[in-house]
Amino acid sequence: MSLSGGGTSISYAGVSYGYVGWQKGGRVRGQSHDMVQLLTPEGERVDNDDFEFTGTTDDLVGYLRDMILARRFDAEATALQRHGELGLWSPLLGQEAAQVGSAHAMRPADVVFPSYREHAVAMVLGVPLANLLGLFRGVNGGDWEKLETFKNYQIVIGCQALHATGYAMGLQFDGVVGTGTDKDAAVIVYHGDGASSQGDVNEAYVFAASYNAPVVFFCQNNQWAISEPIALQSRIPLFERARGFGFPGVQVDGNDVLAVKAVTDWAMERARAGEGPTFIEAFTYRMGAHTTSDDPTKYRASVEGRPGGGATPSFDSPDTWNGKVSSTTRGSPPSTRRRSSWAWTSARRSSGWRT
Ligand SMILES: Cc1ncc(C[n+]2csc(CCOP(=O)(O)OP(=O)(O)O)c2C)c(N)n1
Ligand SMILES: [Mg+2]
Repeated sequence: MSLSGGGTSISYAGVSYGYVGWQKGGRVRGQSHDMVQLLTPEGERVDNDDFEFTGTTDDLVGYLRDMILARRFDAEATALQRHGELGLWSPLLGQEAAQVGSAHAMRPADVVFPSYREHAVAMVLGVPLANLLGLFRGVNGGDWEKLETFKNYQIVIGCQALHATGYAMGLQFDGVVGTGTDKDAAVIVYHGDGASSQGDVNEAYVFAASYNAPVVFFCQNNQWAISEPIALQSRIPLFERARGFGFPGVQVDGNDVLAVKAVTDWAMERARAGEGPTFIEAFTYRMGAHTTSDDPTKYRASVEGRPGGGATPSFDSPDTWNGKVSSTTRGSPPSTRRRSSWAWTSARRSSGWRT
């Protein structure tokens, strides 16, 4: 482990947990703005005009520990599924920093509404990991300890956004928002890039804005919704959609645990203070399969950065925002992979391929 004082290199056994380097200088290729970063690709601390990390060295060690533990647990759960002990597993590989950083922004009165991949958030908030395994083994229904803080996993994509928004509205009715005291509480809901296309999620955005609900929409943009690349989901960066709903959107490097912590702190504090919802797009990458039932080699060219195999996916930026599809799209040789998403979609349709 190296975790030096002035510059912070968050890495362990040659694996970087602080940064995955497809961004160049804090910028997703094809985007005209910088995402929020507090770490360079080399793991050195950098300043940001709007956000700063205010924690201690002990905090840094704790985040690194959490990310390592989460990755280890995830590998173990994946192996258990392969041994037939679990029916299914949804790996979090690659999303440790987004989850650990945001989870550490929670206070005891806050409430988390997860999707189905938030194992590191659960771990940080004290849900026994055996409870998570029990759900995927089919011996519990997600009725785990800490349920008052960390709600059940949801497989129905995006439905938890409505649950969370309704719960946040309830906090307002209970008078625990914007009092300026320790009893102030807020809600965070985790959903994916693909979920942002769901009607439920968009309804939640509208209700949250209309009622100024104390809810943070934490979107882990891991660039894939099973086999659908982000380029098919949105013509603009996801965070820019928030403005259309009437609340702030921020894009943060989801592989930068310090930036994620700082941005989530800010958004949760806004919510607790009664200043309304925020959308956070944590730009990251799903390094593994969607679930243990999925074979990503069927729809993207290669999968790198598995544990022990090096830290950084060498995928190109998906060129998402200028209308191109990732160079990692389905099965085509490198020289022909870059097509317009429309052309790609229609080619796929005509081949009769289904998700
Ligand atoms: C309502 C609904 N439609 C479809 C599915 C099938 N499904 C499961 S996961 C998934 C993709 C979700 O992608 P994303 O929101 O990006 O989350 P990620 O898996 O990448 O974390 C889909 C379509 C589902 N579970 N529920
Ligand atoms: Mg996704």
